[in-house]
Amino acid sequence: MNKFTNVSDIGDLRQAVAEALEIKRNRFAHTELGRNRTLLMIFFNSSLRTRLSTQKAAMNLGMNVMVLDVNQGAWKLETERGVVMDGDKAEHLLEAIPVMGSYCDIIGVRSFASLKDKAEDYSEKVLEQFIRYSGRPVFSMEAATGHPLQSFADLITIEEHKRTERPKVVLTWAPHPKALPQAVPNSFVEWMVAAGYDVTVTHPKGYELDERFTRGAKIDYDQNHALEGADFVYAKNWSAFADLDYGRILSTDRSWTIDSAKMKLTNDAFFMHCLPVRRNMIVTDEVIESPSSLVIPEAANREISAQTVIKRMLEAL
Ligand code: AN0
Ligand code: CP
Repeated sequence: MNKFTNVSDIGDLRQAVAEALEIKRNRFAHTELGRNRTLLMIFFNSSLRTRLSTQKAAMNLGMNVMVLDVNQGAWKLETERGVVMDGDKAEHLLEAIPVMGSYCDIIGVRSFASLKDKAEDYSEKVLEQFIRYSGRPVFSMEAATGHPLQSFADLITIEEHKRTERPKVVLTWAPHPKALPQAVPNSFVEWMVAAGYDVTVTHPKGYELDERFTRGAKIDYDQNHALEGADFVYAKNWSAFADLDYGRILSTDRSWTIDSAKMKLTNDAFFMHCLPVRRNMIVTDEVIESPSSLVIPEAANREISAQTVIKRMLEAL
């Protein structure tokens, strides 16, 4: 594998999950594979889980790891070609990327959507430039439109906990005080549909996601109805995708917060969220602390999804 930005890059999902579970059983079985190999992780945005789990995954494979926080200590980077660089940006991405590539074997990139320019966000400009100019295999650590390492970890978690072959998985929008990207919900739906689950997306009107990601899922504007019979409830906030409202908050309706009454509508569902989560906005204390909450095992599986991806990239070097 020399690129990991969406579900199609991982190939057969059953095989990928089987490999991930094998890695989970013995995460130190391949400590020679990454010997004298270097992973460079580049963060344009904050992170707790991705930073730690991906670094741990690489260390499990015997790699050396370097982490660069672009906004803390690096030169401010220009991303637009043709700009007269007389402002505060000291370096262009077009030099920075090949330079960074020269110091490592594999690159992970975190670069969120700006939520200002939809066309630019959905062209995955920053990630694509890394793929094009670094000369290295590149994987997404959440880019503008997707978070595939998260969705892979979510898939592993569901496979570990499902009680029926084809569970009903419900992605529900929930309120949040800040505008958030569509990356996590986009990837989640894409992966869950690809896994062959019964997938429903529920959100207030106006929060429709890009159809390229939701094809194969049911859309239901009635949250209570959507939750009926759910085996897994995945809550997440996102901002509007529609052209005129792109990146905007259209609702802060707290009746969409996942609480115990809503969980009672389900088929004794598990609760999931990628974290970080705002309690009592997205989900009540009671639900996130309940035995049905999978948020911690889900985060723990980030180490496993990352290790599977990095292992495949090392094998292809
Ligand atoms: C980010 C998001 O919604 O994309 C990262 C989630 C993994 N969340 C926040 O910025 C709170
Ligand atoms: N879920 C996730 O990617 O968390 P971080 O933003 O903390 O990395």
